[in-house]
Amino acid sequence: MIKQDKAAPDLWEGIVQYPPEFAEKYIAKGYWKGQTISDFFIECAEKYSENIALVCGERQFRYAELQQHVDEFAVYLSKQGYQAGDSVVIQLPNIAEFFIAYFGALRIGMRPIMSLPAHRHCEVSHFIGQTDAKLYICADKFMGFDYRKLAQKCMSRCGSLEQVLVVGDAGEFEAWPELSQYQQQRIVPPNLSARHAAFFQLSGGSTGTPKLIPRTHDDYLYSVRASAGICQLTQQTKMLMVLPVAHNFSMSSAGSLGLFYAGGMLVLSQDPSASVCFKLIDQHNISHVALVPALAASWAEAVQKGQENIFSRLELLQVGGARLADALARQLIEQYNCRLQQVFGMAEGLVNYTRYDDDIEQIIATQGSRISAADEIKVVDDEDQDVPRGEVGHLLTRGPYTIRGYYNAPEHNRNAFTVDGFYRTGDLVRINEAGNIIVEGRSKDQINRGGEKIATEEVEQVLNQHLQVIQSALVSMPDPMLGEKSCAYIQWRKDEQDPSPTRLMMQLRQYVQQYGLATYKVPDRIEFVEDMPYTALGKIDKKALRQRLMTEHTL
Ligand code: AMP
Ligand code: DBH
Repeated sequence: MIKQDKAAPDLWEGIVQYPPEFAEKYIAKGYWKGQTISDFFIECAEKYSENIALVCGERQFRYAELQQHVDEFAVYLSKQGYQAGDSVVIQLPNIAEFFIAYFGALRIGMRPIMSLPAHRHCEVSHFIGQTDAKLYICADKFMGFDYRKLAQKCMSRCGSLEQVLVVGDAGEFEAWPELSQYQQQRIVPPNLSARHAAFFQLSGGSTGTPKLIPRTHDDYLYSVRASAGICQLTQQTKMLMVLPVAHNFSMSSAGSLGLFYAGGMLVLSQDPSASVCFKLIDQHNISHVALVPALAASWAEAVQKGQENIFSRLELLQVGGARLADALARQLIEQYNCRLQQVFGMAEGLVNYTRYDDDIEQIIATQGSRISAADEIKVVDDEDQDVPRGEVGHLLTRGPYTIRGYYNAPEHNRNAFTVDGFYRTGDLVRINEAGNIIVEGRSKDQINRGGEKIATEEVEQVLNQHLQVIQSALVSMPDPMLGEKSCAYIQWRKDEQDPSPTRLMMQLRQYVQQYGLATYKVPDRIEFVEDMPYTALGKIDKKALRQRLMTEHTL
């Protein structure tokens, strides 16, 4: 039984709700079905009970088995005293426990925060602080990093954190429970509305601190069901999960949830390299894979170098998260006979896909079209006025699965949303004659490093805390593999004891790393300057810095 001695958290606190007239419309249209994600998974598990849901290394789980573990884990959580509305940060690599933790937490109405393995204590402690999370679930080690050390830091800094649960060698913390001991027990499911926030996705963001994205059961499941339909997933689908499982793309476009909805099989890979994944594709007869462009490029290179052309075996290769170069798209389709789909989405909501029956040239050169006729899309100028069709402008959107506000961030929301509730995506797009979106650039101060988003301000704030940094500016630089990398321009307070610039650069990178920012946020390159260029308004002129990078260096 759930202990009732603590005051139940207010489930609407910090959430910007959909206005009633929109909610009514989305319900009337059948988009929002009033089902919780937990009930959704139970329904999938009952319908496809004997199908294999998950393959994780040597382990396999049928739908019924996975649901059984989810139930057992839910019993464990409720016995620990957690209740509906409590938050839990889940930071796991691509392993089965991710799904047991995620669905188990949802079963008792806990709200998971979808941290990525690359996050470090700055991000994780921020997520805990923002949501007063009581529980943090992590692996012992992954890719050489020890998450128990991160957990120690969070424990000492975050007052709300009560428990750390470790998959693997728990050290001083609690180990992932032996689930079979809870086999005969059941929880009393809380009475939840599908209109409540089910969990928090994360925004790449463009300001200092990463923002939390509250996704409701109703809105998320609509995007999942519709995506599974667009991607034509079936019980025969065998999907290889290469990108981090917790990412919005991996979960919902159509992702693991879309796959479970269809009754297919998910194979998890902890290593995205061609050498590992090609074997898995062969071994499990994989039909569907989703990649970021950087990975698609590295797999294409592996094929170029003589590995088997796995692209032609796939029923669908999805590429998204960052702009796919037309040339690579063409190569995949024309040279490797790949059935390609471009995916342009965001954890805040809106997702666009090229469709199976789109003209090849549309698939090569566009990022597709919206999921839903109810996705409202505007392309506007700096004054929020519509630009003529076909011209580039800022993309604004509102719809049945796009949030109306970040969690607990009223000030930020005033800029990130229009007064009538459109989300300012920060993307510069145009819409072509076929009605497809082409991402031409962005207006937000963000770097897209192979699909991993860096809010420049967040890194600058860390750099600026260094005693010898007068000011800093992080800008993007083109990179053949990742699309973009980051370069920090630093106005440096010189000291006689300064080592050589190369050493100094290493030390500063280490400084950012030790500060506890996610690995991908550590500047790839550092340039020391006497002064910064400024705009007419007196802001650091990042455009000029980017140009300087291009002219002074052959990148
Ligand atoms: P986030 O808001 O952190 O979930 O990141 C979403 C952002 O990733 C979008 O607003 C775009 O800037 C970028 N993005 C995602 N998919 C694509 C794509 N296919 N092409 C270009 N940019 C993309
Ligand atoms: O980049 C993203 O955030 C993204 C890309 C493709 C996304 O959230 C999605 C599809 O759902």
